[in-house]
Amino acid sequence: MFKKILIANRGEIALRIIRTCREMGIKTVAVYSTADKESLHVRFADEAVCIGPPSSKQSYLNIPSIISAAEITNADAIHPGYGFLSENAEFSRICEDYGIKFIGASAEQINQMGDKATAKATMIKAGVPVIPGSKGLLSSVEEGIKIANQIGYPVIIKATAGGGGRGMRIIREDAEFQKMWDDAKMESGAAFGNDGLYLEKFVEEPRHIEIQIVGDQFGKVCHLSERDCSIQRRHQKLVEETPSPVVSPELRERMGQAAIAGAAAIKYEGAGTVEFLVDKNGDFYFMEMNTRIQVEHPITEEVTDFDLIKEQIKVAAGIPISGQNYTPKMFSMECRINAEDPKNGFRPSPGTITQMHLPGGHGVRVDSHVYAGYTIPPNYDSMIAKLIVTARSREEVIVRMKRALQEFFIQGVKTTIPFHLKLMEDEQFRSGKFTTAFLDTFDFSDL
Ligand code: MV4
Repeated sequence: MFKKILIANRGEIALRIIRTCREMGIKTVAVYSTADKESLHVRFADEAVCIGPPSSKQSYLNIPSIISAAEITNADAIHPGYGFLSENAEFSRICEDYGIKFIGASAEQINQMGDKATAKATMIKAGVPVIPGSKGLLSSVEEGIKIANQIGYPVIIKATAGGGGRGMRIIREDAEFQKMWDDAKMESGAAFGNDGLYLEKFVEEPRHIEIQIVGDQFGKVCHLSERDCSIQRRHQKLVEETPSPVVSPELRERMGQAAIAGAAAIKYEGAGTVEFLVDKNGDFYFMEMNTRIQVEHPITEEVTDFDLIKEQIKVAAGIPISGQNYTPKMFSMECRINAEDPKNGFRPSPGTITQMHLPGGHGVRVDSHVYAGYTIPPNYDSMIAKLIVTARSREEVIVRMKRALQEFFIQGVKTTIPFHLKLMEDEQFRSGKFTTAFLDTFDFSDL
């Protein structure tokens, strides 16, 4: 087992990883930018190394600084958390070259799933259902129009280097194609340095459902059921829940087996997530695979009683998984508490938290790095806490979530708490019958 893990991240996830390391008897090294000097991850780790100025590029994305920090502290592994370097193939490779275990996917696996057109081809080979569309990248507008007419409009063109919504365009007729093509190429070239595009049938008003998987170094992959991430605004998830109100035991088994087949096809090692769209007929299609721990992993932990960070560390150390798939018995939901003003387009609201009270009680978990007196820097994402609630039914979860939100006080900055309170009262949300388009028509003005 590792003796010392360096955490190449900040905020709640850095703290989350430190907690598990402490329980496992593993020493921890925090790295921090000058903006995070007063952060809890710095105080709770056994050692801390400053790696640069506030900008992410010069600190949490600064590979030479982070490798140096690992070398001088004698860390034998690096946990990248989510975001930052967690899906950076070059970083995974460099860690390997330096003899430091990267707790995550190999460079090859990151590359295989990071290029979305390649990932789709891999999934087709593994027998996983994918959305009908182009075979690989589009070579011209003419080819795109031809395929669009074969499968029928609407279609969507996506950046092969993208994910999470950037570089995508929906096209509803031939006449729009050229302009959408030009826009998507421009946007993806600028954002990713790769302007390759592929095309799919556009699935109208789907649900976004993802399967949590864990693979070990011996080729074994198991699934820990799904998370429903349909409550999103502009590709930012706000609420996630498990199990999904639209996933039957039979559908769970089929999606679980598809996710396992896809991951096993690349001998996937570690914790990963296979994302699917589920359409109105209940048919599911592979969308992308994330080769990292995700923000919303705690809801899966709550219902399965697995510590997913511990599982990541164990498989990275070469310990085999037990290999049991999971059948849900409990219900869990996460509300993302962001320092944003939901009344004003979710505009970031950095600043100092003057007063704060965290909720607690039965079935309530808060993953957060903030405290009264903490100043939220403007340099990073605005998520300041995850409120995770677990109970025996979806109805009980919603009642408990509302109670916990009512106990949650944060003064000094605007937060998404008023939005979540309103959502918990919303009839359509409570019914479980909604799609990824739900928040497009939500009234945020009266929060
Ligand atoms: C789609 C789609 C409909 N049809 N692909 C959004 C993020 C990126 N991962 C892919 N996305 C979508 N891809 C096809 N063929 C609809 C979306 C989409 C979406 C997906 C999941 C959750 C929220 C969404 C909001 C808008 C669009």
